[in-house]
Amino acid sequence: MKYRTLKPFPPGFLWGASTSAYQVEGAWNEDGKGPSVIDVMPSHPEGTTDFTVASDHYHRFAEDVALFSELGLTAYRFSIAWTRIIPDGDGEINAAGVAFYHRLIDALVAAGIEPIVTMYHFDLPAALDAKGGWVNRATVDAFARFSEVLFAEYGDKVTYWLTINEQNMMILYGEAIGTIKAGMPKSAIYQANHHMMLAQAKATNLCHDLVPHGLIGPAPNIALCYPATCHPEDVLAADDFNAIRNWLYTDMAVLGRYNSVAWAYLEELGATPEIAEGDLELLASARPDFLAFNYYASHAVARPSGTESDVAGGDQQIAVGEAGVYAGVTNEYLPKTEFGWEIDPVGFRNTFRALWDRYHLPLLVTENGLGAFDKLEDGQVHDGYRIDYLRDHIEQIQWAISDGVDVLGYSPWSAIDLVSTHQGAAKRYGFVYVNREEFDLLDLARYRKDSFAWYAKVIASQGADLS
Ligand code: BGP
Repeated sequence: MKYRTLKPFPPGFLWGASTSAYQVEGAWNEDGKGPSVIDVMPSHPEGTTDFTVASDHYHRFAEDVALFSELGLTAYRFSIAWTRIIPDGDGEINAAGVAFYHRLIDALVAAGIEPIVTMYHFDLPAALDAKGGWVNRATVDAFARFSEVLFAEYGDKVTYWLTINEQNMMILYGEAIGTIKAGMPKSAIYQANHHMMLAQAKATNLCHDLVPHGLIGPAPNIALCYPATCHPEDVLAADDFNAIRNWLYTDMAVLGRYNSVAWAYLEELGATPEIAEGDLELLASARPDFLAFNYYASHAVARPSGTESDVAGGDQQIAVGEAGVYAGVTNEYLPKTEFGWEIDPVGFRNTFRALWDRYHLPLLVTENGLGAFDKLEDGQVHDGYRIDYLRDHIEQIQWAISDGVDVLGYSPWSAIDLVSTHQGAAKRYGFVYVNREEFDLLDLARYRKDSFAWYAKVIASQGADLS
């Protein structure tokens, strides 16, 4: 439906940008930080760097916050590295790590930028991983304790909390992301999933108990799945994949129960988790204040052809297929990025509508953006392709608002260039260019891209000027 008059962005709309600790900070072993699973990853995809220096934000955060302030951000989403706060995950608290995030948060608040804190973004402490990671139920309590430390330290300065980033991607594409080891059985993976859901529920309840003004929600990657055709079995496959990829996570987080189609899928796999006494009550008791989500593109799937393997394959935005369940297909109506991810701004509006209809909770966009091989020439980066991507998506937020969806804010990926989850430093997303190459760190100097000036204008005009 096209409206003649689009509703404006509401007052107080959060104009943000996002990063995550391990992708931007560097300083992986400084000031008492313990190693995370990302730091001890045995190998990185060929031709890509590790995360040891990343964008050196740990040492340059003050300069970076000054740039965010110049950009006009009213919010900044970042994650706290569990291993800076509690180096082995469940032992001593590291005062130097705690102090770093105080400095960062204080700098943001002083600049009038609302901090949005992700408590856990892929970087599980390696010491917990050695004890079984999320498959080990003890990790639930370790996370709950970590969350209590965060609420006690930063609760008076931070209102917006995100529990777990892209739990669904860690479960479905954990091998591409580096959070799950090859060959791990599905039963163990979905036991880990159950434990993450318990951890999230505990943290949600603790936030409500300990941070009077705190607002907390999950941050899954939500991509609406379209049927490849109107063949009823394609529609069924899309419905199945929506349940397995999206609703399993959001139904649990928001409604406090397992999605029945996803549960049936787990039964079929022989991968239903062990549920201990009290688990279901805990899960039902935790209610988020908002639903955050990361959106890059929609998916399209067909009924399985019989040639799919029983491992999902692909990455966050490329669904390959799974035997007996669905076959990922290319959506012929959509262009692709240089990295093969489809571009579907209207799918953004479709996704807003689906989430709003299902839950009627305020929605916060915590990632959306375009990865590209940007080029620095004479101190400039002409990333008009990124401006086009962001403009087209921001327009669709306004359509969604006009549809009646309650949207709290937009925090695209990424505030500044950082190292991609699995495709190296040359895949860039930032408004600010970081002068390094894949392996050569150069001088790590910061340069404003064309998208920087454009987004500054969008924010200054409250989204009225997208030109
Ligand atoms: C999301 C992750 C981010 C970020 C982003 C872009 O899945 O939450 O950490 O990396 O995707 O993905 P990539 O880096 O693979 O291009």
